[in-house]
Amino acid sequence: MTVAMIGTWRMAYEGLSQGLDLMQAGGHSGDAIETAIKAVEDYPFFKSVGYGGLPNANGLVEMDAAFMDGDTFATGSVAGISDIKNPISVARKLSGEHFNSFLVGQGAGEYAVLNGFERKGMLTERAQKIWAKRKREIVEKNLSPYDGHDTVGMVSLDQSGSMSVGTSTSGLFMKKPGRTGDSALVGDGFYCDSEIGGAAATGLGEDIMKGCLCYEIVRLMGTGLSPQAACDQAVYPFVEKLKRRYGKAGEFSLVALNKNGDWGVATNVEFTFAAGDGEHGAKIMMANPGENGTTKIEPITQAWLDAYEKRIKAPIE
Ligand code: SD4
Repeated sequence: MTVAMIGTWRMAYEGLSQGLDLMQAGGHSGDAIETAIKAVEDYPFFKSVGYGGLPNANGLVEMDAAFMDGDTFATGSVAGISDIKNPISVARKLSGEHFNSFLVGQGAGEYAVLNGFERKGMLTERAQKIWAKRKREIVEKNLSPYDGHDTVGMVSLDQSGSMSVGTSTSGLFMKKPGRTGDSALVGDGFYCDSEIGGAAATGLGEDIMKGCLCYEIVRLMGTGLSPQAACDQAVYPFVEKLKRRYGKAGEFSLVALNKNGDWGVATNVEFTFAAGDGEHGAKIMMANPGENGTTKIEPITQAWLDAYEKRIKAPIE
């Protein structure tokens, strides 16, 4: 059986490639998720996940993460955890607990320390500068504090047919202390059933949660839809419904992978993602909302990649 993996945003790419290699060598889908997401958490220039992630309104980096095993439905989550190097690993460890498998704040931190997870100050000088600049701009340019987000969410399929999903994020930019979104919530920010497939979300958690979108995508795949059709059908009618009944819809993007290694994506905003299989390796692609409730997917351009690289490393004035 071929191995396969999909992840949100361009930032997923390097870790996802490591995850694919690991599964090509016979490794488990859960190890692929943990390895891949740790790589994203550890890279200081991704400003929305792990080390280098942006802090909350009070200047503290509070992170959310989750892990789900698609064979057993074992699920673990942390929300509002601080000063721990790899929240995804804590979430995965928690997925081994039947009780107390979703921990928040101080309790999550205490569990992590008790179980030997590495402590680390997660606020980088760069993230602190971006935060301070953004605070000024909110006042001076009347910007919304909540613009800008990015969760890494990945789904994997290994040689034995086991599937797993994981997420990790520092959450919504300038979030209030204690705020959490969809990323740690099963069914909202992630879901996985190895007999069907898995899904992961990124975007405005407050609105993703209104549609339980990851569960819905997996449910639709379970009725026989392809991952792409399931993503389209779960996401675009829901965006319209939100606009009609709630008056607005935040930005969000979903990725899905089924048990055959086919993938799909839906988004209401420009969205990059990485996907690949054992045979072809990983690729970065660009998705946009298309015509009539469909998704337009194109290869990424070198110009886009170069501009991205420059942007994430540009000096902060
Ligand atoms: C949240 N979904 O906390 C996360 C944030 C995020 O892409 O994805 N951003 O609501």
